[in-house]
Amino acid sequence: TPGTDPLDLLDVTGLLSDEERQIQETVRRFVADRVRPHVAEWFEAGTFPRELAPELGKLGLLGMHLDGYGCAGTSAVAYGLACLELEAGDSGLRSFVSVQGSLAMFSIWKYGSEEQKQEWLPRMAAGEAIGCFGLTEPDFGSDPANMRTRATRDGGDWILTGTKMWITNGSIADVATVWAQTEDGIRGFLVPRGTPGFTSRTIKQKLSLRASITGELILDEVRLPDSARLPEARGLGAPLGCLSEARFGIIFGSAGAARDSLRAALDYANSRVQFGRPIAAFQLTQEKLANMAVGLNTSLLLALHLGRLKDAGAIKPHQISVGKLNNVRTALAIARECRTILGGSGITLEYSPLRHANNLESVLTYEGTSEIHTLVVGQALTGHAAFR
Ligand code: TGC
Ligand code: FAD
Repeated sequence: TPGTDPLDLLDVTGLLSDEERQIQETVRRFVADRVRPHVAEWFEAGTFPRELAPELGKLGLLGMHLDGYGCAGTSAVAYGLACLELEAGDSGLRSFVSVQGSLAMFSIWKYGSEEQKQEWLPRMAAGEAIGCFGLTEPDFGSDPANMRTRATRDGGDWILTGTKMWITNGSIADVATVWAQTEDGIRGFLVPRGTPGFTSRTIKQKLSLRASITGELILDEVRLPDSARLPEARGLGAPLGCLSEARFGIIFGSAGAARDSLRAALDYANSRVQFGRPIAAFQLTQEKLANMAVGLNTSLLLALHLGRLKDAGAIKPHQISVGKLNNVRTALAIARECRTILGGSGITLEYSPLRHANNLESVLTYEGTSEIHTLVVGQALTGHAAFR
């Protein structure tokens, strides 16, 4: 209910439409029922439960802000609010939805042929087919322009060779959007699982984003017809255009991880008694809580502002960088500070803040590191690109 959440100090909820609030509430309930009871087990086991995919599809969360082909076609703000609630559960869950909808599906929706859209989008929207997005390579992360993966012509076909690293859903995906260098610059290709020469491996021993599958894609002379190329994708701007979509979702999502951490710390501070008083009654604890609530609420306002800009078709890449930079680093600082309030209890999976903090280490790095987003903002301010 609007106005009743003590963490919503500025009543950001009051700025939402009824429909936006309903969507947010639906996702919040889904996370409470289907995610919270199990997320610690998934995190500990290092798995993402694939069976959630059709449930996410049924809720309309996959490719949620895209039109047609079985997608829900909601506003950007509604999509952001869904990301917020999912990431309040776990960043791994939001990652799954980001990669499926904003990277894999968006690449097909924006740059694909009609046949590619018909073949993949309805099944991906339903969660029956899983996608991934292969841009990063072992030797090229922040600098994808210099990628080594090559696609060369052989008659009417293409031959792809290269390795993609750190790919969310990489080893469980039914189809991979793979970016490769060609004679004419960077192009995108759809590589279905099972194509000869295409294999994947799951990356183990992660300390972060454990409730998410991260893989490596190996392409060893993979032969593809020209119909597997995304016809409208030309140059590095094409994958970067997809990143803008996913980065937008993270601006909201990271605020969800922060909110969930703060809720856990606030509840704990009110019930934990030391020196004969709840620790919430000590000034040092209140200073932490107040600073964190200010950080969270400014993040929420920033997210909503950027969402309204996106819905108006007016958002610019450097504004997305402002949002991702601010909201992820704020969320990470909040999650860590919340852990201190929990004391020793904060170091197990019984409480969420340290799990969120560990996850947010990945979120700080993927979709453009905080340093890269700093330089994007620096470029917007000065006109000088300081990347190279
Ligand atoms: P630069 O010369 O600046 O740009 C090349 C072309 O791209 C255009 N462009 C964009 N287009 C759309 N959206 C954006 N955000 C764009 N940024 C740039 C630009 O206008 C240019 O177009 P044109 O027509 O002139 O060619 O390229 P650069 O090589 O100097 O690189 C710039 C830089 C460093 C900002 C870029 O390379 C970058 O963003 N690097 C970070 C890489 C990154 O974010 N990788 C993420 C991989 S995917 C992932 O992490 C998924 S995790 C998801 C999950 O699990 O949730
Ligand atoms: P590097 O680029 O080697 O950077 C190392 C350090 O150097 C960073 O601090 C960086 O900021 C700094 N640095 C680099 N260049 C500069 C510069 N010019 N100025 C100042 N500092 C600089 N990628 C995909 O394509 N698809 C996915 O689905 C995907 N999922 C991921 C999931 C997880 C869990 C993780 C951890 C990563 C994922 N990534 C994915 C990869 C992610 O996008 C990259 O890790 C990220 O872009 C950084 O690249 P890198 O790890 O190679 O680090």
